[in-house]
Amino acid sequence: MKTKSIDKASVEMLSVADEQGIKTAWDRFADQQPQCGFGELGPCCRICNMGPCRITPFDDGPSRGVCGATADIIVARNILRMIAAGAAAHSDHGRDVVEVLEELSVGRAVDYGIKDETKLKGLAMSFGISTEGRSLLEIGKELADAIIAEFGMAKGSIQALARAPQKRRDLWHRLGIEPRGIDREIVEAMHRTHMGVDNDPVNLLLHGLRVSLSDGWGGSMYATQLSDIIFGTPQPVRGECNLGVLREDAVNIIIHGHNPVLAEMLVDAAMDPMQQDAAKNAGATDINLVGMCCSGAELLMRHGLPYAGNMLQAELAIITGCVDAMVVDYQCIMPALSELAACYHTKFITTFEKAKFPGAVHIPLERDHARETAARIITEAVQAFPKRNRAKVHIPTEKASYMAGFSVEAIVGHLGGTPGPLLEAIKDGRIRGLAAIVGCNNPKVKHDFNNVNLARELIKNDILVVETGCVAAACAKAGLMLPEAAGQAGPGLSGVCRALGLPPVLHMGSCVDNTRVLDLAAAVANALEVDISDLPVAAAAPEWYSEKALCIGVYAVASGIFTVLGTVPQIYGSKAVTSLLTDGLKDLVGGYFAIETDPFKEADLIAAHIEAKRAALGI
Ligand code: SF4
Ligand code: MSK
Repeated sequence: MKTKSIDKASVEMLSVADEQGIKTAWDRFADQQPQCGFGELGPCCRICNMGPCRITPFDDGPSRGVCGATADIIVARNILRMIAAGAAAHSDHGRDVVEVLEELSVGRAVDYGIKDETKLKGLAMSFGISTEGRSLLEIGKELADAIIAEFGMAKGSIQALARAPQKRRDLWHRLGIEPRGIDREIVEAMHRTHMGVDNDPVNLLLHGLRVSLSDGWGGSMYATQLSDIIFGTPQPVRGECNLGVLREDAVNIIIHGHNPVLAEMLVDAAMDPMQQDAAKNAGATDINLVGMCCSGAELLMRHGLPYAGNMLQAELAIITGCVDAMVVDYQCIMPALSELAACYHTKFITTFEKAKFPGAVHIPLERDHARETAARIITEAVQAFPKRNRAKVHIPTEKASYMAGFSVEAIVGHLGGTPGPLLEAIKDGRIRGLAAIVGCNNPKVKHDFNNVNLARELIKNDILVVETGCVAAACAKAGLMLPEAAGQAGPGLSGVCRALGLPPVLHMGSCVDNTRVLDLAAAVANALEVDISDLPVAAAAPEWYSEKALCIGVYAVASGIFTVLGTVPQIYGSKAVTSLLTDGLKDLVGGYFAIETDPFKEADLIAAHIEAKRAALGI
């Protein structure tokens, strides 16, 4: 089991799974070996019904599909479709949040409100919406309408691009990759990849950059901004994480997925004294609402709610036998979970029409009655509690403390209200640069190994690390997200962290919140009057699996950030695509990819990149 994860709680639960004869993602991954070589290299196409077709990289098979597509065309089309799917997922999440703002502004969705007035007014003003003498709801309505229009906008480019440095925007304009509308770029990606449309690999990939920008500076940006407006901009907060946060004496409810629009209602409903009394009547001491994956990250960022673990721990949580309900919204929720829940007393509850699972209890989130929906869900969990098979309960004791809540505003607040101290530390070399580590878990990699080791190596090199999503969970479990972890950093970074009370690895939120990293990079670039690509900044996705993570990597690169992928994308079957992504993009947009599966070598690549950028800036 120790070969599967570095996390003690996960190793313990994998043994329990084994004893109970339960298969997990790790076993199913083993069952898939050897994985299809054509799929791994990428030149496999099933876009039309003349296929499926596959191209061998050697001279012992067909070199073209039935339509004549080469490996370069097939790989480029496949990658573009992956980017489009990632952008669609993030942006549709964003749209759900925008719709809440629109509905609450017209007196519907009454259980929601506006928590960050300053951010609402600031965003509205960036759209040219007047705020003088107007109510928050009037402003909110006009802002929501303006953002909704940007999803399908026919002309111009999306407003949030204005957050990027002018040099970067000029470059996007020159290259013709400014997104014209979020949905539009995704639709066009699907059109271009239909048989017989765009057959130029470079042209296809350039559109990939455009689609990704519509996510990073569009759909995801609006998801983050509007979540802050409605639920509050995160501020530093402490909490506990890992499977040890589950409790034998409490009704345990896990919220898993991505969108805070349901999760926030559950927080509210779980605190209701009537629900707490119901839990006591059922024999529990109280209700223990716990987050997982990115819905969990949203809750820990804003409330310091206990966090059960990252994506690959979802099955392990159910196997503890003490999860009374696993409530899901969407994205990164393995289909295996509903069947697994049925082996226990666990209620597996789906809440969005667009994300149903056979065997689940479906309680749709009705935004006009959101609090009521949340109450129904809590009741289901409370009713499940007495049905627990106590003989089967096994909760690991492992849990760690963390500090999260580092929105850009919180970081600046921690610095005394100005980014000056951070800039000074970068300029004088106490902090060599910034690295964003993002993305997922993937059973191709020992769980959390790459994520944690890359962070450790970077902070040793005096590189300040910022993180989101499942990587952040890995580092929180490893104790790196505490000011006390400053001792693990190099002398420069540890001095800064000690002086400011900052952890050397900062939690910036969920996967859509990588936009906070874009905002931070843009703020530093603007302060230094350079482009993002000039900064001593890099990114990495050491254990990525999802199309969303790929899209994040692409928008980081398109924004000028060197990005290391720690699991191999399905591109090696095309020399043209591989060469463009890992080299050619450097001349076009300043950012480019490296592919490196060893976290220690990843750290070397990032440190070398950061030093080269410092030298070029003369700092
Ligand atoms: Fe084969 Fe071309 Fe159809 Fe792809 S689009 S399945 S390569 S015929
Ligand atoms: S949940 S996209 S596994 S980070 Fe955002 Fe985690 Fe990756 Fe999903």
